[in-house]
Amino acid sequence: MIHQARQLSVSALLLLASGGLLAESAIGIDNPYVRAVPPGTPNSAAFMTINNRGSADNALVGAASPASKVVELHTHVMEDGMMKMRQVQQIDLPAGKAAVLEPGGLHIMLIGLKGNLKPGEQVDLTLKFADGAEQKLSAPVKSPMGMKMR
Ligand SMILES: [Cu+2]
Repeated sequence: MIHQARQLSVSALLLLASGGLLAESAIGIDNPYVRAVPPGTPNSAAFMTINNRGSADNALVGAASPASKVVELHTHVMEDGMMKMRQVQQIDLPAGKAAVLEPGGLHIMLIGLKGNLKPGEQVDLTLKFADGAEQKLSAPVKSPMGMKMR
């Protein structure tokens, strides 16, 4: 179920993008942050609330960041009584709804960090959406106070 056809429309969307036909995104990002991690930690994650203020369904289909070698979309699932991370191909953004990316749930996984992530630093992220739009943002690094360390 996770491996849905996702590449089908990519070339068509790229054509649209190169033609400058893309409309302004109706996507809003609230409270983005990246979890601070101790030096030497290989991975971290980004969290935020993504609002789809438009009238059409959309989805987050990918993300990129210069902070890590690989960026994946993840969720947590309960398996054998334990919470485990799973890669997902997209995070649905129904029209008029918000998707909450938070610890213990959906997140943008930063795999293979290229440097330390200290509180106060900023991490650049590029979010890619099913409608072909991309949104760049800068998320502050925050320490996991009040969050469970895993
Ligand atoms: Cu993850």
